[in-house]
Amino acid sequence: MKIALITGATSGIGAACAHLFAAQGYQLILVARRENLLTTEAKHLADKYAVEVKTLVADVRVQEELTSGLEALPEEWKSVDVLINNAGLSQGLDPIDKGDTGDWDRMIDTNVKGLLYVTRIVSNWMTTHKKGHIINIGSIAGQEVYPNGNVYCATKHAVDALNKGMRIDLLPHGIKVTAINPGMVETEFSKVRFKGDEDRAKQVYDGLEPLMANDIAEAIWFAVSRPAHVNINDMLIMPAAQATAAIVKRN
Ligand code: NDP
Ligand code: 8X3
Repeated sequence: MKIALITGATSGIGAACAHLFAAQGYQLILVARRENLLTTEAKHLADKYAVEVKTLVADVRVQEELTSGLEALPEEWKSVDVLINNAGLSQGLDPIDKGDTGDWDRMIDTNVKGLLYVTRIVSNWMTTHKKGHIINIGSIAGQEVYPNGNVYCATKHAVDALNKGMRIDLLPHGIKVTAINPGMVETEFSKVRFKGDEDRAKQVYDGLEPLMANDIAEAIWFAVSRPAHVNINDMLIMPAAQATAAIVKRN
């Protein structure tokens, strides 16, 4: 039985991955902050797919909480085959001279430092077991910079660099590392970016067909299910209606 650890599993891409990996028979370790959602989802997946699911209610920004929660897992659960570093968010869309420094902290602490804290522990388990595949969820924002995207784009450029660095450092241990870089995906992402402003969030997808979370989960599964000698270094996946981060075709 294989094990996948997915961060940010209560919504969007992470939740879609949890379903897809459970459907493929993986045991799951699901990490997120919203306990009710996490518990309900874990029970649903365990019942539907007859797989074991562990949950860890943790904020990836809080290193002590995260570390103690992961280290408390039973030893056999530390033999993780796939880590999906997915937990992440955008906060605000403001020019650099008007940005909220609290927003900047939340993005940097979650998208960069949180990803690192999880990777520090799980990559160490992987090197011990001499197997594993790390999937880092980057973004088109890690390949391009768009107006007012400044700090969010910086965090995703950092994920791109870390993805490359992980691949180099973990190569001697036979661990695969893949970046999945989506364009617009309709999830809770825009609602979180605009702090609950549903109207503003909806405008992001007005008049175009965005990607859905499952489109990204399927791309991740493609990367994970390649033969042992093949690694997908990175994948940039866009809606057909989006040419670049800032250029979209609306009806
Ligand atoms: P969602 O907002 O739908 O999901 C984000 C998930 O991350 C939630 O499960 C949330 O759970 C979790 N999360 C956020 N902060 C923390 C934290 N501090 N600790 C633990 N879990 C956390 O967004 P998406 O599914 O769209 O986003 C997933 C990833 O995809 C992110 O890294 C995002 O940057 C990236 N991405 C998204 C795109 C899009 O257009 N949607 C495009 C490109 C990349 P909870 O609140 O319960 O903790
Ligand atoms: C999310 C996509 O274009 O809003 O990473 O940055 S975008």
